[in-house]
Amino acid sequence: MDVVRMSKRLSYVLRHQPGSVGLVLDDAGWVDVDALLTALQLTRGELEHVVATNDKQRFAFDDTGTRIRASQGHSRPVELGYRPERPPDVLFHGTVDRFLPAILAQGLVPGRRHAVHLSPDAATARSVGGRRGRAVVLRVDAAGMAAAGHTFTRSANGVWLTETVPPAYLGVDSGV
Ligand code: HQG
Repeated sequence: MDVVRMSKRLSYVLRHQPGSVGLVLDDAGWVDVDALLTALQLTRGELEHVVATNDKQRFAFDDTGTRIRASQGHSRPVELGYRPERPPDVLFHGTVDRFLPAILAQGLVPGRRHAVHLSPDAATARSVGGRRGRAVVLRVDAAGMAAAGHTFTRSANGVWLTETVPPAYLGVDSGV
């Protein structure tokens, strides 16, 4: 089994198109593990290996081990149920040059995902942006946003999520 390919397949099914293999996500994004194993023709051991070795820890079993979900990144309307948390004073977002004019005018918007994804450090943001070209790292004044009433949650795999980031809280990070 190619674990990277299987991780991509799991991301597709658990974040975006569960119906492509006849599955339905519940409101919090969970699917039954046995149903997933049957749908993807995987053994439990193979699935556990993909989950355990995943570079970004994208997937999580529930406490009973009978359900699994993607920890973030959905385009389906899921309610992940993470508790709002006080964010670090500064968070980071990695993007590319060509999106900057729109981002600085409108702020960060979730696009087809259910939330804006923010990174706890500039290096992580740089690699997120680098998926699309030469990365540009934006600094987000998370303390200012929190003071103004914006809520933040942190996914099980450490990605900070918020609904939108207005332009007033954004700066281009030249320090890295
Ligand atoms: C941009 C990966 C124009 C935004 C990563 C980004 C992450 C705007 C793109 C996770 C905009 C959305 C998410 C605006 C935002 N105008 N462009 N107003 N606001 N954008 O993929 O944050 O490997 O949905 O900068 O590590 O890049 O999949 O979000 O470039 O955690 O697990 O619109 O995906 O994780 O792209 O990445 P995405 P993202 P995985």
